[in-house]
Amino acid sequence: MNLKGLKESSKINIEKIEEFVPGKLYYKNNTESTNLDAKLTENVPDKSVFLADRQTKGRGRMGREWSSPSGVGIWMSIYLKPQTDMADISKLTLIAGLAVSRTINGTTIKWPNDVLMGTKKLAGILTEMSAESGKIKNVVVGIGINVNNEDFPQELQDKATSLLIETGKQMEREEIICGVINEFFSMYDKFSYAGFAEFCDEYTQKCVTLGKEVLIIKNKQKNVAKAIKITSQGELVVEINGKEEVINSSEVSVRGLLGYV
Ligand code: BTX
Repeated sequence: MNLKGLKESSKINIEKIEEFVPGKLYYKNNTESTNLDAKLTENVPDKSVFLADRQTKGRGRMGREWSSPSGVGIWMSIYLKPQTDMADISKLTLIAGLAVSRTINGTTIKWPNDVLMGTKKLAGILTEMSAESGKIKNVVVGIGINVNNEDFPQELQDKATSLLIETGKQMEREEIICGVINEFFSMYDKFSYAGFAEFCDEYTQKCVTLGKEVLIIKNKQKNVAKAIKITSQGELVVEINGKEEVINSSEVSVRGLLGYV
């Protein structure tokens, strides 16, 4: 993609951001989904970033939608060619959440992929992996952050928030993008040789899920449990009927947060 022709019309100052991207920066004013762009583009260098001002089909987990209007948010995807095991890939979601939380003061994390301010969702992470013959081809870590949104569609009003709503201040998206990219890549390098254990204490401190009553939804089955701790592998340990269980990926709602009452 030729960045030159795009700079004139871009609404985000991409020159500033390019310096922080080890691979290549791909920018579009409008796109369906930056995760989709990252997956469909050929010959992408490792550690590249796909960024858009607006997404028309922003995606959440399990086919859900991610509201991504123009001019107000950060919709970006980090493209990686990791040398790690497939089992490690889900931990990149936790690393990305931590990178966002390190960059934006006053945020907490709801395991595994939501960054909150107060009781509402400020940012979400969607990690997708492509593999062939049991080998990882690439991993795309999609990050959506609500920055200068003044409001949200009716159905999101009790769950979603933005930095503007929380602080009353407009923020420069570029500054946050550079911060998140910088934190993510420095953590990613460490993660590649030291694993998630390196970040477990920090994640635990930021994780609002712990100590709370949670609703685990797995294979359409619902169980109320108590969240106990995060393991060095990034899993959530919960107590169900007096027995500890390790959860690595499923829907976990936290009572009192994002609509679980
Ligand atoms: P998730 O499945 O955890 O959350 C999706 C849910 O969050 C939706 O069903 C809705 O209730 C709520 N929601 C939708 N839009 C927003 C919003 N803007 N702010 C807060 N809550 C919202 C979270 O999935 C993963 C989101 C990743 C988004 C990035 S953006 C760049 C990249 N490209 C792409 O298509 N997705 C990722």
